[in-house]
Amino acid sequence: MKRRFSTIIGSMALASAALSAPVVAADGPSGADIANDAQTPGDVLSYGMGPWQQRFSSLDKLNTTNVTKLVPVFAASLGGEKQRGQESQPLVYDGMIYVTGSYSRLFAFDARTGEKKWEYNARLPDAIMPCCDVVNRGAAIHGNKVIFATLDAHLVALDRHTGKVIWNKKTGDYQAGYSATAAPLIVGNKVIVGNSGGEFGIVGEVQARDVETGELIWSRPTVEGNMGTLNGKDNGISGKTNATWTGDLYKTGGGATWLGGTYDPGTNMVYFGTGNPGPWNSHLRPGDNLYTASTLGIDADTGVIKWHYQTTPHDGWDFDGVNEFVPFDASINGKPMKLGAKADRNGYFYVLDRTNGKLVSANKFVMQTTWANGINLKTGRPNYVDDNRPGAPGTADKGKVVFASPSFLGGKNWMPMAYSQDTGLFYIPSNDWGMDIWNEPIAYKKGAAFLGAGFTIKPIAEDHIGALRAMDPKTGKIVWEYKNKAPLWGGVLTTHGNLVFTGTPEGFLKAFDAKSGQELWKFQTGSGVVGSPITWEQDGEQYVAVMSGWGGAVPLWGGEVAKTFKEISQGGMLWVFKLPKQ
Ligand SMILES: [Ca+2]
Ligand SMILES: [Ca+2]
Repeated sequence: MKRRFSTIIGSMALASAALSAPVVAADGPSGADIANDAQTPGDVLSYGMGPWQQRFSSLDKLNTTNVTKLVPVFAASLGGEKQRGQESQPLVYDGMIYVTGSYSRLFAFDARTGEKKWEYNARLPDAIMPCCDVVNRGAAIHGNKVIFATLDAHLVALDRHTGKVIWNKKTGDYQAGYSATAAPLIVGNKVIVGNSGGEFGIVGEVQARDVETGELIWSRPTVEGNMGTLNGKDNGISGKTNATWTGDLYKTGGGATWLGGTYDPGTNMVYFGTGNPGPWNSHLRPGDNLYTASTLGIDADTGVIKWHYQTTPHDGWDFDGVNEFVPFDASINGKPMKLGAKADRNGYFYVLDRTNGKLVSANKFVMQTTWANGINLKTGRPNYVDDNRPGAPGTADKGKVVFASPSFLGGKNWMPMAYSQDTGLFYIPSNDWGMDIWNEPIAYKKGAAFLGAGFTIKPIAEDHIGALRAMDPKTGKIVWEYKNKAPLWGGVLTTHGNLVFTGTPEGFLKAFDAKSGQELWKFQTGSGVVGSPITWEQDGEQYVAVMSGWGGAVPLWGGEVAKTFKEISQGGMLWVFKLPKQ
C-alpha cells in the first residue's frame, strides 16, 4: 500500500451535539410494522424496503407509460463543506425523510417541502480509520428513535422529532481499526449491526442490542475460534479453534460484516455476509479461514450460527463476501423453495436454500472470472485457477504479480441489487474490471493496514466498466444489460410499474423498463449518484427519492480507472421526484 488509510480523511470540522435527552414514550413504528415494511408502500421504514431487502415496491402509478414525465419536487442540500460519497438510502415516515450523510451525519427533512427540521453531526475523533471513504449507508427507525452507526464505531439513537441523543454506544475500538458504515437492522426489539475494518486485522462480528437502551444482547464473531456472548455470558466459540486457521491468526482474522444483514421472519435468521480474511496475503494464513468471505445464517434470538456458506475459501484477492443475501421464494424444477441470492464480489451469483445454506446454483454475472473456472455444485467450492493466485513474497521482495478479474473492487461491491416479484429477475449493479495484484511481507500492528499486498485496477472493456444486469435466478442467464462508461456504485430499486431505477457516477438517476432494459428516463443531479433510490406514496401520489454526491471507494482506490472520472463534481443533495399534477 502506497497510501495510508488515515490520511484519506484529513481534517474535519466537528460540530457539537446534545449528549442527553429526556426519555420519550415510544411513538412510531414497532418491530412488527418494520417486519411488514414491504407491504406498506406509504412509508419506507427500513434499509432495503423490507426485512428481505428486495427493494421492490408494489406501487404502479408511476410506470413505463408515464415515467418520461417525472420531474423534481425539491432538492435538499446536506450543506456545509462535508461532501464526499453519499451512499445513503433515505427512510420515509410520518411526513419526514430521514437520511444519513457523509462524515456520520443524520438529517430530517420535511417530505413535502424539503425543509430541514434538524441535523445531527457525530463528534468524530481525528484518528478514525475508514478504509473506503467517509460514507454511511442509512439509518433505522423504531418508535421515537432513528438509529445509525458512525465512523468511530458507535451506534447512536436519536429522538426522531428533535435529533437529540437518546443513547450512544461504542461497538468497537476505532484505534484498532474498527469503524461502521452500514444501516442497522431492526428485528423485533433488537437493533442488529455489523462492523467494518477488515483491512486492519480486526475480528468481524455481529452485535444485537436492545433498541430501547442500546445494551448488548448477543454478539457473534465471524472468525472461528472467537467466543460469542448472550446476555453477558459466554455463548460458545464460533466454529472450532484452529480448524481452518493456524496459531493465533484467528485473533486478527478479518471477516468484517461491514454491509449489515437481511432478516427472514420465516426462519427467524439474520443473514450476514463476511469480508476478506486478514491479511490479504493468503500465503501467511493456510486453510479455508472460516468464516471469512462467507454468508452466515444466524439465529436472531441467540446469535448462534445455524449455517454458513463460504464463497471464496482461502481468499487471496480481497473478495469480501459481504454482499447482501436477499431472500426470495421460487419454484426450482417444479418444487417451491425458500431461497436467497447473493451477487458476490468474486463475480458469481449464488442461489442458496435459505433454511440450511445448501447451494442451489452459481453462475457468473460479470465478463470474466480469472481466479476460478466455475463453482462445483457438489462440493460448493470454486474450481480454482491456481496460477491466478498472487505469488508468495520473499523476505524482502514482492511475490509474483498476477492479473486477476474481477478486481478487488468487485464484480459487485456494496451497492445493493433489487428483486422484482413481477419479473422474477434480480437487477445487479455490476462492474467489469481487473487488477494487477501482488503480495508483500506484512506483520500485524494494531491500528495499521494489514494487507501484505499491492494492486493496480485496470479496465477490461473498451466501452464500459459499469453494467446493470438483469439476472434470472432460475436459469443463471443474463436477460438484459445496460452498460455504463463509469463504474456503477449506487443501489437499485424496482417497482410494480415495471420500472428499474439506478444512478450513475456521471450524475444521472435513470429509469429502465424492467422487462426489456430499455432506458426510459434520466435526470442530471449535479454530482455522481452512489446512493440507493426509494419510492413511496404520499397524498395519493408516487414519489421517488435518491441521494446525489460522488465518492466511495472508486476515486480512492480505482487507480487508472479513477483518473478517467476525476472531473465528476462532489455534492450532497437529496433529490425528490414525482409526476406533475394532472
Ligand atoms: Ca413500507
Ligand atoms: Ca476488504
